[in-house]
Amino acid sequence: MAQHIVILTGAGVSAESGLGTFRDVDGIWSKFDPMELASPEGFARNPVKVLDFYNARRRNLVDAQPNAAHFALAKLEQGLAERGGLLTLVTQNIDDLHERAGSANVLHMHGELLKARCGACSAVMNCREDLSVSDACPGCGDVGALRPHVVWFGEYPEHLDDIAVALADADMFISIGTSGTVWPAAGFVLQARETGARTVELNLEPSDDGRVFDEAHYGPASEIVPDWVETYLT
Ligand code: BJW
Repeated sequence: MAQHIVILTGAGVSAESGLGTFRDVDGIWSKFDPMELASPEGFARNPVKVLDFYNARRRNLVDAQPNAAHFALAKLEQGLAERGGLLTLVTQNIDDLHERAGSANVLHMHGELLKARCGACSAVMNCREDLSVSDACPGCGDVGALRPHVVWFGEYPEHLDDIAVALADADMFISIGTSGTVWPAAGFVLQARETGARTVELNLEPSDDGRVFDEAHYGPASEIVPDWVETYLT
């Protein structure tokens, strides 16, 4: 049995919780321009529009619930720990559904929707309510500098050093519910392969990297993730 499993999750793992994916036919980027809503330049041009976009998604997240895939990954973390192993869960998702399902060791590489960050003093704070351009930072008092604590295009993802260490140590790498379009996350499977990890894809359909994986299972995450975890732990 593998000792250290690194898992990368994407929007597909939360799709059945009612949170939209980005690049599927009816995904978020089919309705909205990512460069307007998920770039520092877009925020500088129209902060009200960007804050409204994230305010709506935050309200949706507060009402959402983890699904069977999130719970299965929490069970896998516990099952591995009981066997002396380790699970590092890297997520591109800004939702907190892994944590609400019970996962403890989660690295949010694209940030967290339920946090805000001050563009003036860099303070990060919990944020469950709408953000407005008239809000003052509770740390430095600057008005209008608060933004969602998320990683936009052109910005440096979070936790990359910890992720690199985990990938170098991984016996197995599992990619779940991600199209493998966005870098540097898209390159993790290759990094893991280089150090000899077995690679597994669990997705609705083959991702851009589909052929690179040693093993693949396709279907809704709420079905294939619990099935895979059950098989692995028995
Ligand atoms: C299901 C399912 C179900 C559906 N069950 N599965 C040219 C070449 C290479 C790179 C670049 C380039 N030009 C620019 C770049 C860099 C850029 C990039 O990668 N762009 C590409 C689009 C080309 N990357 C960046 O800018 C990143 N920063 C960076 O590179 O810094 C410099 C650096 C360099 C080197 C090393 C380190 C740093 C930052 C990227 C930030 C991404 N931000 C977003 C928005 C975050 C906030 C928010 O949520 O609003 O992150 S964009 C969006 O995409 C979001 C996601 O986390 C991310 C990934 O999407 P994901 O999760 O894969 O979703 P989808 O929709 O694409 O796929 C869903 C999948 O689920 C599909 O496969 C479905 O089939 C499946 N599915 N239902 C199972 N029920």
